[in-house]
Amino acid sequence: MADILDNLKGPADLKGLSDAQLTELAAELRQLLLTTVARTGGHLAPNLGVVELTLALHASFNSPYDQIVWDVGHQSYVHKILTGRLAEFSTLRQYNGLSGFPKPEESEHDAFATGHSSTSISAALGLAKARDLRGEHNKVVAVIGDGSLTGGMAFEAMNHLGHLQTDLIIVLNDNEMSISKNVGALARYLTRLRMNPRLRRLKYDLQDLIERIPRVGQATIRYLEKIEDSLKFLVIPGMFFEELGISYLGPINGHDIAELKMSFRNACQREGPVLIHVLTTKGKGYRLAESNPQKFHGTGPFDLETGKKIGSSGNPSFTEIFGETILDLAAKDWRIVAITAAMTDGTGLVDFAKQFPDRFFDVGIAEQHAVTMAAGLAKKGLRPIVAIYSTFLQRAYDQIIHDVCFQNLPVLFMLDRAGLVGPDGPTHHGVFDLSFLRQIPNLVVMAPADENELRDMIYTALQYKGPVAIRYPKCECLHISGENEYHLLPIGKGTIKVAGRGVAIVAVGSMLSNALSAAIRLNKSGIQCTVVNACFIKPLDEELIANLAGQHQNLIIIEENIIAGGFGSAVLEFIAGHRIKEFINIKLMGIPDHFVTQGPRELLLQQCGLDVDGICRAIYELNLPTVGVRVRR
Ligand SMILES: Cc1ncc(C[n+]2csc(CCOP(=O)(O)OP(=O)(O)O)c2C)c(N)n1
Repeated sequence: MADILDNLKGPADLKGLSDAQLTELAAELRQLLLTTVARTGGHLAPNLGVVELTLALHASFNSPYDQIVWDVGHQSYVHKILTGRLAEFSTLRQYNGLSGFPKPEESEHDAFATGHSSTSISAALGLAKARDLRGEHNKVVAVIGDGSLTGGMAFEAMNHLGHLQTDLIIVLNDNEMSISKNVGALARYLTRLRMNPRLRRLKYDLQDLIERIPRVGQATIRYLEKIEDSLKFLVIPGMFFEELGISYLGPINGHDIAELKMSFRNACQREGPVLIHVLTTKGKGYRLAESNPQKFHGTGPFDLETGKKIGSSGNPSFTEIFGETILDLAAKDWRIVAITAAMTDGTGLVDFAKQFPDRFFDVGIAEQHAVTMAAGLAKKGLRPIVAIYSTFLQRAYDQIIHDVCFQNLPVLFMLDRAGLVGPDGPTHHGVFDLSFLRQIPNLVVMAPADENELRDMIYTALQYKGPVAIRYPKCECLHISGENEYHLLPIGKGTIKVAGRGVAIVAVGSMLSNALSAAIRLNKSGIQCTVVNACFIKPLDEELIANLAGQHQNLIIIEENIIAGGFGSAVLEFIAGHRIKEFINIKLMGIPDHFVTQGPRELLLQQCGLDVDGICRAIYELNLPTVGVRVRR
């Protein structure tokens, strides 16, 4: 029974509840989070940690008049429930359901769309500055985690905010965790603040002391101020923020609703920017998540009693194959080092980190720094591997061009989650990388279709004397054979998997297995297809395309990337540039020109016409003659 929750009409109702009732409501919310996320999957531990914080925010501010910007937004579930989305909460992250991230089309309470980290202070500053220019008076609050504070954008925003002195409240949700343990000097600094709440009193005692000295001369005041200046670096908590021009309040117990509300009242009375340092426990209230917040940061459906994942299959993922391969190759080559931007687990580097701690760098949520640091390592003869999700590599585009590719440095980019990622939805789909990478001189871009190919591509990339990107999807790996040998792949060469006539299907990486299945089905209905595994997006296998032109009048190109500027465009550029006239029909299949919604990956692929049915449909529409087919495997 969720007595209080069921009777809430909106966040304004929270103002009528006592702190004791809010605490009761917190328990109801935790129960709902647990039962829902165990079924839907999602970001459990971050949300369990911010239940009281979210209640106190909505009890203290007037959303949507006051605007709350959630950094990353993965911790906005309680906010969603409290702002009119209780009834739909069971549809979280499902197709046509509630998004797992703030989404302004869903509610006016979602002040800003998020999904990628460290944007909240910049966005909030924009909202606050616009408010001032419009002569309005609402409050703007940015809620940012200690992990997200490691991102460069957050620093850039604080630097500017301190300069502008705009009225803005930053709530720093410090749970000492990013996805895994938070890293960096700032994290160490926050820990010092955490450990020494007594320092807060010292600051006020010191100021009080100076103010209370009766009738001191100017020289004495200046002298005492100097002492204060030098002392405060040692003893005043939040000095880092204060020196940036941002008032520091805290640390505050993030599970004490009364204390939180008091600190929000206090912040509202101040002028200029204020940062409230709130201490929370990630996974609060669920024993298994409190003891292993990393596992429950983002989870698939799981059993509430045991915490065990439901429905995971036996086959290894591309991520796992990468993790194993890199461990093996690094044991034979001391120059191999690995870099992650706060995604050790997600990118498959946990074992590497354990086995080679000196050659492993978690740089925090700092993709730009990760790439340029890799360039530095490569310059000095090492073989850096930057393992990053496709969607987050977008952050580091200039660094890839300017710092890595311009100098032709041998950095290997491992782009996990390339393609449609499923329930995380549009902010997380990795569907742009082929377009934005294939345009960069010197960069080799590959996409494996199966386990063996991924291993061989990593091996080949590490022998290559220039930058390479390998992109692979969030799914199980097609297991071809148990071969252990690595093979050096010829750079820029695709392979013909099925030789037919009439229709040539050129598939990129994850799309190969659907293309092969489509060819088998089409063959049964008398349509011969050639199926090509593109392997390399760049350099393009021009010879292969030219040869296809000799024997096929129909060309279908399939990629799990936006059509605009992708692999298909590369082929078209070649065809146009070389005046190849044999193809009567050319069809580019890929992600259309819109942000694809959330839902199971297979369903989304189907909606984009990239499943077996979709490929067959596209080919049936060509009305082709029918003959036999020869399969070469
Ligand atoms: C640019 C970018 N890189 C990586 C991620 C993946 N990511 C999502 S949440 C998260 C950790 C955030 O930590 P923190 O801000 O402390 O929030 P917490 O989950 O601990 O509440 C990371 C690395 C992201 N969303 N955006």
